[in-house]
This record gives sequence, structure tokens and C-alpha cells, in this order.
Amino acid sequence: MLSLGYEVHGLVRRVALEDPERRFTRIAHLLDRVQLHAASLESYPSIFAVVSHHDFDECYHLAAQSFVAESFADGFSTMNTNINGTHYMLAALRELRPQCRFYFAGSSEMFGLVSETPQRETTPFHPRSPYGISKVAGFELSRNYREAYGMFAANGILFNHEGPRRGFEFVTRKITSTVARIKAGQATELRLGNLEARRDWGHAKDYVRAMHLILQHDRPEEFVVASSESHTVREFCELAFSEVGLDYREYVRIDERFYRPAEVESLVGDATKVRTVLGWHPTYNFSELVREMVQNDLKVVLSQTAGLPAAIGGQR
Ligand code: GDR
Repeated sequence: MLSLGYEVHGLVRRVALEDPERRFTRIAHLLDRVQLHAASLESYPSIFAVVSHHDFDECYHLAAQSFVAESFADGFSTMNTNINGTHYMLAALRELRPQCRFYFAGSSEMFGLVSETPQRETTPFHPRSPYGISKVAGFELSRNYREAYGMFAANGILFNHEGPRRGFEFVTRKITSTVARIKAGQATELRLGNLEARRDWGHAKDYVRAMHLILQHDRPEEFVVASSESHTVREFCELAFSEVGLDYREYVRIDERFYRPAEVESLVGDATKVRTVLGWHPTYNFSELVREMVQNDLKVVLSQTAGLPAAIGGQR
């Protein structure tokens, strides 16, 4: 957004222990170029206050409790944050900035137990987790504000998007960070759940371009964003370990704790609409994504060992 000349504002929660160095690692290099406001998705007044002070043109609503496994552990707070948070954002915009274009971060998890393959904009939803259910609700809220109040509320349906900034609890980063630690002699094994789960993994850099394009379209609509290739967790492991010359079979252990009560076994998206209508196309393929993530984590481990400032995502 900054490279396109936008003035960028963001919302951050106040926490008891403010440690900007750790909290803002991912945007440390941008901190002097963005305006951050204290607000919480759980507080309508806090969102209302920020929206009332600035005449926003576009709103990218990406904030959520986004870890599917955690949504099984605490479904109530996931629902509360993700559904009410989306509703608060929409309600504040409707009240104060009805011309502001709104992007809702829908998810391939909404398809869940899929009824057709590949999944496209018209595929019925069958979410399999509190997270997936909360995203379906957010998606419908966004569509309803469009239909009821004429707002430009668009929905992306993004399949998994990854990269060096990914959190360590998600399977891709868990794998690449542990591969780097094993290579450096700091870990001896990688404990995972379902290795046969299939996902359509793309690079976050490509997917944020799609979000922007979705808001530049002449109408608010739904768009699936996907690489249209699917791979198993096992294949991800195989490639990530081979990147450092190791055989994943010697290090990966199955751990029941990482299985989900209801799993989404296989997802793959049909990105025809976003490609043809918006001219979007990804610039990374699967192996380039895995390589970049492993190489970044090798740098993180090296910089930590040498006591240097950490590369991207250097916190655990
Ligand atoms: P996902 O991402 O649930 O697809 O949602 P995640 O990386 O957590 O899981 C992907 C698949 O890997 C299997 N798996 C494991 N997952 C984790 N996290 N840890 C493990 O040890 C492990 N072992 C196997 C999972 O069972 C699953 O099948 C992501 C999030 O970013 C969502 O917010 C987003 O909406 C969707 O992608 C699109």
C-alpha cells in the first residue's frame, strides 16, 4: 500500500506489557511510515473512535483469531472476536464512512468438507471448525451490508498464504523453522499431526496484491484466490528437509496432539475468476515458496546463534 502511495493506518490492541521491539517485529521497518491507532475488535467504541477521526477510502479487514486449532480450544472467543469484530467494523463504516470500500478476509476454511473440487465462488460452504463458522458469518455480514445498505463490501476467499512472516504455530512455518533448527543442531525432531492433509499453498505477497485488486474492481464481489495446486503436509516436509540435504522420514514424528477434532482433508481452489476478471496471477510456485521460507529460517537461526538482530520472524 505504501509503495502505491497510500497513507496507511492500522489498528493495534493495547496490551499490559508494551514491548514495541517484539510486538512489531514484522513491521519494524515501516513503523515510521504508518499510523497506528489503539483499538480492539472486541470494542465497538474503540473502532468507532478511529473511524470517526479519519476519512478512510479503503478498509482491509484482516484481523481475526486465525489459528484453526485454537478455535477448537476456545470457540467462544474466536466467535466473539471474528464475528462481532467484523460486524463492528461494518457498522462503524456504515455510520461514518459509507463510501469507504471494505475488504473482508474470507477463507478456504469456509468450504471445509468440500462438495466439489476445485472450490470456486459458487461452491457451498460446509465449515468444520469454529474458525470456519466465524468466517462464514463474517462473509455473510459483509454481503448483507452490501445488499442492505449499498456499501462496497467485497469478499476475498483466500486459500492458505504463507511466507517468512508466517506465525510459528502454522504448519508451514513450524516445518521450516524446525528444519533450520535441526540443521543447526538445535532440535532433533519435528512433531506433527495429519501428514496427509492437502492444502493449496501460495505466497502472501501475491495474495495481498489480489486483495488490493478486489477493491479496485468496479463492483463489490466474491473472489477465490488460490494457486490451484494442492500438496500434502508430507510433501511440504519432504521438500523443506531436502532443501537442507536431509530426509524428513528421519525427523518427523506423528503426535496425536496436533490432530484436529474435525479435519479439513483437502482443499484446492479454482482461481479462474480472479485471473480473468482482475488479471491476477501468482509469481511464486510451491517449491519457490518452500525454499524462501527455509532459507529465511536458516538466516534467523544463524543470526540468533551469532547474537545479531533477528531476521524476519526471529521470535518464537
Ligand atoms: P489451516 O493452516 O488450518 O489450513 O488454516 P495450518 O497451517 O494450521 O494447518 C494446515 C494443515 O496442516 C495440518 N497439520 C498441522 N497444522 C499445524 N498447525 N500444526 C501441526 O503440527 C500440524 N500437523 C498437521 C492441519 O491439520 C491442517 O490440515 C490457515 C490459516 O491461516 C487460516 O487462518 C486461513 O483462513 C486458512 O489457512 C486459509
